[in-house]
Amino acid sequence: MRRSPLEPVALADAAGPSWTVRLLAEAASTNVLAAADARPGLVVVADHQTAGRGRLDRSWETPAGVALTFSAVVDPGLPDARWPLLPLAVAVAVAQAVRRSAGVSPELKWPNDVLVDGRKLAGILLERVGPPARGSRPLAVVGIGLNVDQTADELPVPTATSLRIEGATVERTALFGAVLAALEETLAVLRADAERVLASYREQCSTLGAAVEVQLPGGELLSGTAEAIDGHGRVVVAGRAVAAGDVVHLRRHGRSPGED
Ligand code: BT5
Repeated sequence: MRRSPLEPVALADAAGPSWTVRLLAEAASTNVLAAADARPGLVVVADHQTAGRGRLDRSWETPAGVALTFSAVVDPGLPDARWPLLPLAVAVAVAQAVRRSAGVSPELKWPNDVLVDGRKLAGILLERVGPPARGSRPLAVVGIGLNVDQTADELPVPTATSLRIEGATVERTALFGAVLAALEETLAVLRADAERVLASYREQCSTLGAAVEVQLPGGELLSGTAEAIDGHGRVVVAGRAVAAGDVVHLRRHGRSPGED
């Protein structure tokens, strides 16, 4: 596949009128840049992200020109109690875009990893900013890293995969547009009928029913079957509901320690 750099006009066209796209050939972390200038509709894209952030102090590594790494600022328009559903909704949106554009059907690992056959295709990092001014609402920075055209030796860990490795040839620009469209669509559904997004999430969630081990802050380990994803977006393991923010790692039993 041709490896051409992202191009600003094409990206803006693919994104459509609801988004203001800022493309950088190279940036440390698009989440940091988007949070620093947070306004609804801004999308910061890096063709080469050099210090991508994961959850906690983990990192997200992608070579130049082969992945999608971007951060979209959205006003979720949700009451605080529904904010924990946002990461799940973003995962549903990314999976939908991947299905539509690449014909690949991912599975979702709670809370918001997008996997193919157990290997990670995309990571999502959500951050809350603001409210920027008195009386205004808090905004969400939705950071998405999606492995598109990497070969096996361009992936940072053996638990990763890319669309190319999964046999799909996809233009990054078209995929970018599809992710933003799916994001808008899923957020609209979340506002109107959160239960529908949860139902779609549960259908695709490979964590449900699996034997898992959850590492909580402070080192406590919780083992058992992931019995449910509850109405607050928490995973229920051995009768205990755990929120995404309280989990250091969730692993399937028997998986390698490298898997987050
Ligand atoms: C995540 O963290 O999965 C969230 C990643 C979010 C990245 C996007 S890119 C655009 C935006 N700007 C940023 O700075 N970040 C966001 P976490 O669940 O903590 O997973 C991180 C772990 O995934 C690492 O410790 C590695 O094991 C693995 N990993 C790193 N790079 C990867 C890649 N390209 N593909 C698959 N796995 C990767």
